[in-house]
Amino acid sequence: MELPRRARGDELLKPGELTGIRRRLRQVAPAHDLVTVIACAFDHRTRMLPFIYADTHMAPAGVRGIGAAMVDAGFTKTRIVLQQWNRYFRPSKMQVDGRIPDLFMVSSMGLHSGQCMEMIRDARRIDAAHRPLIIAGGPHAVYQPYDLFSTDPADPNSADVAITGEEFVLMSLLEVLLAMRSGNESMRSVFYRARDAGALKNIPGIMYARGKMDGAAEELIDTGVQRLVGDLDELPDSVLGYRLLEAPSRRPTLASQPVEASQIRKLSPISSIVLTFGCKFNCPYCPIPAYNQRQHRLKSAGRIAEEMDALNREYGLKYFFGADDNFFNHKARTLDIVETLNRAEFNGKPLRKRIRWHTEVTVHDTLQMKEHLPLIHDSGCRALWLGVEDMTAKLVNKGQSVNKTTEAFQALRSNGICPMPMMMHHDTQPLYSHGTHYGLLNQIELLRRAGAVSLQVLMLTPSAGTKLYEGTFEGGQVLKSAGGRPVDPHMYDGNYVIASTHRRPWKKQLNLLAAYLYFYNPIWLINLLVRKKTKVSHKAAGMQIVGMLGVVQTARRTSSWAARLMFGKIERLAEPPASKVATHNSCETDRTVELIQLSLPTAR
Ligand code: B12
Ligand code: SF4
Repeated sequence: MELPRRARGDELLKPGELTGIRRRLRQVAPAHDLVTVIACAFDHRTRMLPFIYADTHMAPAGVRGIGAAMVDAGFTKTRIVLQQWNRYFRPSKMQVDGRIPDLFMVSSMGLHSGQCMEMIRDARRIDAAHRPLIIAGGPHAVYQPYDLFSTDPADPNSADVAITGEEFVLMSLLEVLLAMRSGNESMRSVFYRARDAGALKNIPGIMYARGKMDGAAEELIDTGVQRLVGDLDELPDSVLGYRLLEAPSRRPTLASQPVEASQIRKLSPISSIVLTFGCKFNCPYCPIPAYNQRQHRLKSAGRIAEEMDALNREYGLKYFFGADDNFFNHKARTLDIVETLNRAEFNGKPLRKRIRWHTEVTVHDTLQMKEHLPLIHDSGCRALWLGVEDMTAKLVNKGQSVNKTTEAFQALRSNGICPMPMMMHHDTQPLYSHGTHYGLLNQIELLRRAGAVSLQVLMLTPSAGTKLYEGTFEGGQVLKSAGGRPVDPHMYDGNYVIASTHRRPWKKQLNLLAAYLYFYNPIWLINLLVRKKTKVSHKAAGMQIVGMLGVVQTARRTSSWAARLMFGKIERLAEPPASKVATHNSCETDRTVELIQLSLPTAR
């Protein structure tokens, strides 16, 4: 099921609301001196194609955004720990400035939720008197917040609260809690007092449990879908988040200082950056349009240029990856951004000469932008990831076709922009088809000829928050286990065949490997090296080397699953995951929260 839509006209915060709450918190922050640790959950078993380099060389924007919001609000004692870099980190041993944190936040995607719950379990080992308030957030909390609460009295491992939204929701929760906090009361204690007083139920975008403080959840309260910030210029400065990162280490504890600014470029050479959010298409396997309440949200072109310049100056960051769903979604807005990036100069130095940027777009919109591709290249764009899915549009039709995809790829390539296709393999698609373009290898060959530089092929996998999600389970497609190995959350990454009614699902698993081997191989590498040089051929050759190393890793991780699918007994799930206890929606017309906000100092 998609996230429900808020009432029309009420999807977005009022202009200035996020700026206002940031200012109000800044006024009260000095009186509270909070210490916060924000952890990013990461399951290292997910390290394989097609994300093999980006997954650990791009400090995620989500935790950086939350960290930046804390610092911007005056809570400077904040540290961000990435499990990508600190896999032995133990929350039970964390201290910042010699103090156990007041707040422990953990961010997770669905596939990393096993690690997320382990971190929560470990944080709960801190004795109750000093235990931080545990706040879970990120995509898993957005789509499946109930999963962060245990209903098992024998193992009551739960977050105290799940935030199903963005910065504003966290700020709203903090505002309520700090207004009720007496003296040095622990944040956890004030949270439970606020809960019992009914002070939380009017903050859209959170879920918490009813029940004893450390016991299993007896029922869940869902305060509804968040209001989104529409003007992304209201977000705190992204420069702030990098300063909070914990340096990579094999220790369970935290270092006395965060990573040196001079090291950031080496550790996280690609900077993910929020430019726009939202997409006008409506693919049934994608949660993005509903998450964004069918809105297109963006930063102003000037702010984007300033942020890139600041990140470049402060940390030497040169390569940016837009966290866009479809950067070309709106032609005029896109042109405004690229024209500004083209013109921008800081201290007499043109920005476009210092930066290279990359992001995600669609084939349809690339063709709409065809005549502007030289300008887009000149503004620093060097690669675009395109959701091709199935070139014949039999899986989903978002305006792509063999001819259109080829045209878009050739146009990008001839303008010095690497086309990076993202494909989706599914039950009805054969590995190879005679005389048609339907087969997976047929399409890869077409993409290669059209100039594809890299390749992503994932198996169609149910994604929470989509129209197809529940039906895939109810239709008996989703596997529970194969050959005695249960399907764990980390296997929902599209690299494992875990949803299929194909008679021989192992074939699908091997098809994914065959596709990568067909694209990334020594013959093709030599071909690229000896062929006539073009603006991007050296990049394509480089990608071949990364891809070949990735194929080995992918085969190592997924081949035993193929064997289980081939020889083992396959068990299937009959229904989608869901909350095991009743979930109640809180009433949104309660005035309590408003009164608490008004008792804080007013905006300057
Ligand atoms: C960039 C990106 C990647 C990069 C990640 C690189 C990196 N290290 O950052 C790469 C290419 C590697 C990648 C890979 C994958 N990705 Co990806 N990716 C994205 C993308 C496009 C942008 C992420 C981003 O930076 N967003 C901007 C930040 C600011 O938003 P955010 O992370 O959501 O954080 C905000 C809120 O969630 C919240 N929040 C986040 N954490 C916390 C914590 C607390 C305590 C609180 C209070 C709030 C909070 O506040 C944040 C600020 O607003 C998103 C889609 C999107 N537009 O968000 C998908 C997305 C995150 N990816 C997704 C998926 C599924 C994957 C893959 C499994 C591939 C696939 N099958 O699609 C792999 C997994 C690889 C791996 N091993 O982890 C899904 C996750 C869905 C889910 N339910 O978990 C998303 C949401 C896309 C989608 N389908 O909707 N991805
Ligand atoms: S085009 Fe991409 S972002 Fe847009 S709805 Fe489809 S899959 Fe999602």
